Amino acid sequence: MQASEAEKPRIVVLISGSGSNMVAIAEAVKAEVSDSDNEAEIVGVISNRPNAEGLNKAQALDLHTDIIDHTLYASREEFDHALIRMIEDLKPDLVVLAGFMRILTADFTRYYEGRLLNIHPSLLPKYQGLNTHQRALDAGDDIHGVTVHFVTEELDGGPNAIQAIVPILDIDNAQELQKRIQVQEHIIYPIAVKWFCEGRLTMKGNQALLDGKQLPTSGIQLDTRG
Ligand code: NHR
Ligand code: GAR
Repeated sequence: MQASEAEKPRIVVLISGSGSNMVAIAEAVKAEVSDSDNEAEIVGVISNRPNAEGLNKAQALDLHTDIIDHTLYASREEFDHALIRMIEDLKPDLVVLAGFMRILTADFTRYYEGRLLNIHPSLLPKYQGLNTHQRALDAGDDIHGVTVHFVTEELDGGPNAIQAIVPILDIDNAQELQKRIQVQEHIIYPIAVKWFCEGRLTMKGNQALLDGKQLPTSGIQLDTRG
């Protein structure tokens, strides 16, 4: 049975940069329309940077776009409240951070708790914050990766849904590592979004659940080592 128009899960994607994860999700969502009971819809792509390359990509995909320039707001609270208003106009079921680079206030994360996902380029809880590839290299790690997690007030601290493990090679540098990580991002983020839209992936009391069962702290792990 096809879900009716009215029941289609509505997704809003927040970006700041190139938008490649947004594109991966948009393509996956489009591919599902033909063959799934639980099709979803990206109802808007919002950037805090007026010149984000991802805005052009969203327009090329015929997606609705909005810009909210954080530099025009006096405080994080004011920016976040305006951002909530802009998102609410789109009546989302899910809000996806895809390379969104502004730390969000507790007002925002509480408002969207349980329906706010982020992708972070490390094996969380390792390497929260910025510059993760270089930090993994500097530490001499032999694995690195990327995590899709529910967003809570604690930066990069919400429960993990899925993570992909990527080997660090002897000859690696941050740029090469990032490229290999991004290949995995474009696989695992659409999966997490699909599970959410199907009602399979949920958050309850700071735990991520899949089909009602508590996930391990790491989330579902995809190990890409040979
Ligand atoms: N907000 C909360 N409350 N919790 C999270 O888990 C969040 C979040 C906001 C963004 C994405 C993120 C990441 O995956 C994210 C997760 C930006 C910064 C940052 O320091 C940190 C983490 C993340 C994104 N931003 C600077 C700031 O002052 C600005 C940096 C810039 O503009 O380049 O907001 O790691
Ligand atoms: C992604 O690699 C994502 O993991 C990272 O930014 C990139 C955005 O790429 N996120 C962070 O670093 C969060 N601090 P995209 O705009 O092409 O999707």
